[in-house]
Parts: sequence; structure tokens; C-alpha cells
Amino acid sequence: MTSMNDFSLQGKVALVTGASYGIGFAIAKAMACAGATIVFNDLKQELVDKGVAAYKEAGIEAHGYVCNVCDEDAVNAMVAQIEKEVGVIDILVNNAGIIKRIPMIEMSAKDFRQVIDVDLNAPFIVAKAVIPSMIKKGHGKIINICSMMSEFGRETVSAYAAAKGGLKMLTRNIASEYGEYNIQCNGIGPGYIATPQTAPLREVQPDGSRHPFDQFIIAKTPAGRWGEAEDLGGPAVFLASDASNFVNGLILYVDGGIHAYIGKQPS
Ligand code: NAP
Ligand code: GCO
Repeated sequence: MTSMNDFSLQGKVALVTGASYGIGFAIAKAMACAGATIVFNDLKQELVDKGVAAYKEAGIEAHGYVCNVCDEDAVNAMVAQIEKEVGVIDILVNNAGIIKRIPMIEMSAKDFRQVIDVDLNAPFIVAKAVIPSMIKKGHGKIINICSMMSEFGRETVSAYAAAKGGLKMLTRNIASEYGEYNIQCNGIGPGYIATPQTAPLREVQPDGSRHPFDQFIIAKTPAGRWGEAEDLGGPAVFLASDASNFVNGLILYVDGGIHAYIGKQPS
């Protein structure tokens, strides 16, 4: 019978990649509230230090590591160090990600490859690094941060959509290949969330009006607002907990209803 204990992450070690701020930071905070020990990484020591301080301010003793998630050797070394210093990783959140908003025919192959590298190749690298210990331990949770662009396209985000669409299928494939080892791999597909990544889409215009894209998202979202990173915490805790042990290969869209809505009719 389900009990609230099933939602507890007590005694679990959670690695959230790219979690000095933004969505990763909010998810890590929610997991810490549910009892998890938080481990995170970022590209620069300065950001890791800032992240550790921000977690401390939130009452969380987080373990921070400098690691480029695209570098397989560095990821393997970080996972080995985490296992030695903190413990075997029970929960992986592949959160680190970038976006480059460039019309496709103006985008260099180098830029396209960089987005694929961070948003698709890196989740593969990190998942591959943590799964063997999850198999040995007899359980594991992997949560890949997908996107609306795992389902929809739009102008200027061809690389990002290709990566996030691929990440949806990588999520389903990990679920298929490792479900027998009691490893559940699911995705979270955030809608439009107010973080540094989307700041350019929300810039107030010189005349003081909302950015056209900001107005577009408000009209497309039944909730009538951008999401906050904190809106993703509860769904992440659910997918990281025993309460979701029979949920596998799901992409859980946390989008305020964008998927369901044709958009506000012009007044
Ligand atoms: P963000 O504010 O840009 O934060 C991204 C984080 O990832 C930063 O801490 C960044 O570190 C880190 N990172 C980037 N490349 C890395 C690398 N190679 N190795 C290690 N860390 C790296 O983004 P966000 O809005 O919080 O988004 C987080 C995730 O949610 C991303 O996967 C994004 O695609 C996805 N998402 C966002 C939205 C949204 O509306 N914001 C919606 C759907 C999905 P640095 O600061 O050092 O670069
Ligand atoms: C964009 C936005 C989106 C969000 C997110 C939506 O330029 O369209 O950045 O891609 O980041 O992925 O789910």
C-alpha cells in the first residue's frame, strides 16, 4: 500500500548536473527537502563555489564538483570520486544543457554539434557512468531534463530540438534496456521556465512592453504565466522516489498546460 514514505529520498545520493543555479538548483533543493544527499557539478570552480554557498544558505550541505559533462574521462573520474567521497549515486538528474538560437541555415556545424554534445551526448555519457553501480546496488533512478522541443519545433532552435527529441528517445531506450535491473529512467519536459536560459525571451522592450515571445508564451499557457524552476521540484521528487517504481520511459511534461491548449483567442 502506498504511504507518504514512498516519496522520501532519505538515504539516497542524488547527482544533479549543471545545478549551481536554474532548474537544476531548484530540483536539487526539492530532493534535499525529501531527504536526499545532493551532489552537483558545474563547468567552473567559481560557479561550484557559488552553488555550494547558495545551497548552504538554503540549509543544504551540497557536494560540488567541477566537471564538463561532455568529457567522458572527466565524468568517469567525477563519478568515481563521488562514490569514494559521498557514496554510490542512487539518483541521476541529467540537467546540464545549453541552447543556441540561430536560424538553421545560418548555424555552423560546429555550433550544431556543440548543442548536441551538451544536450544529448553528455546525458548518455553520465548515464553510462552511473548505471553499472546502480545495477550492482539493485536500484536506480535516472531523470533526463527534456523540453517542449522534445515534441515541437520552432524557428532558430533546430540543434536544441534535435537534441531534446533525441534525449526523449534515449530516455525510453535506457528504460527499455535497464528496467530489468530495477532502474527507472524517465524525463521531465518543462514548459517555458523563467531562468537565465530564457531571459532573452522575456526582456522588457525599449517601450516598456513585454517581449513578443513573452506575450506568445503567456497566450499559449493556460496557467497564463511562465513556470518557475520550483514548479519542477515536486515532479522530480516523485520520479526520484519509490512512489514511481513502476513508472518507466515516461516524459512528464510540466508545462502549465501548453500541450493541451490551442492558445488564447485574440480578444
Ligand atoms: P541554465 O540557466 O542555462 O543553466 C544550465 C546549467 O547547465 C548551468 O549551470 C550551466 O553551467 C550548466 N552547463 C552547461 N553546459 C555544461 C557542461 N558542458 N558541463 C557542465 N555543466 C554545464 O538552464 P536552465 O533553464 O536551468 O535549464 C536547465 C535544463 O533544463 C537544460 O537542460 C534546459 O535545456 C532544460 N530546459 C529549460 C527550460 C527553460 O524554459 N528554462 C525548459 C525546458 C528545458 P554554466 O553556467 O557554467 O554554463
Ligand atoms: C526556446 C526556449 C525553450 C525552452 C524550453 C521549452 O528558445 O524556445 O529556450 O526551448 O528552453 O526548452 O521547453
